[in-house]
Amino acid sequence: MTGGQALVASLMRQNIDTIFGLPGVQLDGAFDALYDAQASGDIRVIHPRHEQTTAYMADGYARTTGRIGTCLVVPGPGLLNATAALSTAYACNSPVLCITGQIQSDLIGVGRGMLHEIPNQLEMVRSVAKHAERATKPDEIPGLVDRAVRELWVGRVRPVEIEIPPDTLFATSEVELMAPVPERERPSGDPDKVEQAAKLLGQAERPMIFSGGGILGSEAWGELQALAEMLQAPVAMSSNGKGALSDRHYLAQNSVGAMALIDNADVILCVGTRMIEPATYPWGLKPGRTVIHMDIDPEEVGRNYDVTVGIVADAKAGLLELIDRTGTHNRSRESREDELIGIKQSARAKLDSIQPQASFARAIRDELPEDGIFVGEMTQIGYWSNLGFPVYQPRTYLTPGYQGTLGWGFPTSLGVKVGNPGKVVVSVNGDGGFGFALNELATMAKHQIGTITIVFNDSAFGNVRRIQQVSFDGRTIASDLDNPDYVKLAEAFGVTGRRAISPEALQIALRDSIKADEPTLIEVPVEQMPDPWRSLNFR
Ligand SMILES: Cc1ncc(C[n+]2csc(CCOP(=O)(O)OP(=O)(O)O)c2C)c(N)n1
Ligand SMILES: [Mg+2]
Repeated sequence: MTGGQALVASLMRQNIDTIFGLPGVQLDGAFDALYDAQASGDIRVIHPRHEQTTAYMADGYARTTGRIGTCLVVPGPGLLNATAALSTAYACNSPVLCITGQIQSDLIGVGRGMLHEIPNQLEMVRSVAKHAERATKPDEIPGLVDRAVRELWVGRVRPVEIEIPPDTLFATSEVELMAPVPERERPSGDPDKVEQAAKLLGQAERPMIFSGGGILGSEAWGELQALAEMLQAPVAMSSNGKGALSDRHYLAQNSVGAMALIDNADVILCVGTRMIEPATYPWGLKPGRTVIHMDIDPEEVGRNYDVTVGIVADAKAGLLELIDRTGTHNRSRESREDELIGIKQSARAKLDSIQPQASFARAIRDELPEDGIFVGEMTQIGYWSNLGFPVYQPRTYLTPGYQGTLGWGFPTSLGVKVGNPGKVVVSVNGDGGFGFALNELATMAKHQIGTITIVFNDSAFGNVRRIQQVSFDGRTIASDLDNPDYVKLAEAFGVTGRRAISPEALQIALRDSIKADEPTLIEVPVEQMPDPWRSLNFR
């Protein structure tokens, strides 16, 4: 088979059936092989209008399905275009496989200036991928894919990259395909450490849990809930970990609730989280607290806080072991239901005082089905939602993590919908962030991706403008925006456009859009909004 065919067959062996790709001459051998795979119904190729979107879509698809999200881009500028998205997937521990072209194999490193040539492409991409490797013969390709997928799932999940030159994609040879990579290994941690942790937690009077995205990545939400109930421990979820425990549960707390609980907790368990909020925010952990930290990444354990017990474990396997061992040490505790419901209510009251963000976010929550997926952004409603948006199911709330990538939300939401065709997918955007990928309205229409994209239009990079007004004495610069008529813009692309001027109107527009189930943009004209963090004493 050709190298292109070896690539496609190897991907199919790994149960990859969806590829977000944008073609170009170095990838002709791969796309021509995909032609056959698409014709036979084995692989679906979705082509957005910019390489950033191939990787954003792969990330959205991956994080909401738990499957590998795959993108395919030309080398040099194509890969560079995808790197903001790869950096986001890296920050969010997302299983993204990025496949890239190269220049002709015998000219790599010569520096002649071939089409799309950049020096040290593999080195470049290693800053946003945990593993990057090249094959230059067709029979090396199954091993290349196998190692990439193994690397993807071993230890901390993060994007990986593989690259294949065009002559390799066209060359023919005998190729032996490989078996699918087995399920990931799940280390359950050093038994002595787990035992120490179990004793501390079992004997604690008022234990508390901080959980992060690691719970979602490892599908450990059932174990988290079981342990939390056993300990009557409130669970404070980071924004990237929202949904691990349903907000309907009295133990589930947001960061505002956590602020009220942290000082009175006697033993704190942190799982699958960098501990950024409890360890580095002014309201967080003072030195010397009893902290157990469980994470799959040994470098993460204790990085941000000197922990009492550090456990390197997969969250699911580690929590299961912890549940087992805590049983024998566990004291009996009264239910904390009344107290914790009170904490939730007072957190809610504080959050609801931030307007109009709270009303807009609640309008969305009220219409979004229980399993509907909310994709955030670096915008006012997004910031509020990271703190206050109630989430009821795992993998239904997405953020760009510590990368804070403006422009991430809309293109990511398209990949979410491709992976979850039966679910309602809503993305919230500012006018600034939405502009980064508004060409993808064409992708929505072309591939009939029925997401609902809300654009909060304040004619500004609003967050920047507010900082300039408040902290720089009104010296606003480079933060005002002139925007198109968004309803007309949507319609020009063949996407349904609506406008809603209040939270109530947004709720009605959402209801109509969910019923219509079609590619939709809703513009919401807004005024400048207040800073949510200042009013909460959050920073
Ligand atoms: C890739 C990237 N570029 C720049 C920024 C800096 N930044 C953060 S918020 C923001 C303004 C966002 O404006 P908009 O999307 O309209 O949201 P608003 O604050 O107005 O709701 C900017 C420029 C960023 N976070 N990421
Ligand atoms: Mg704005």
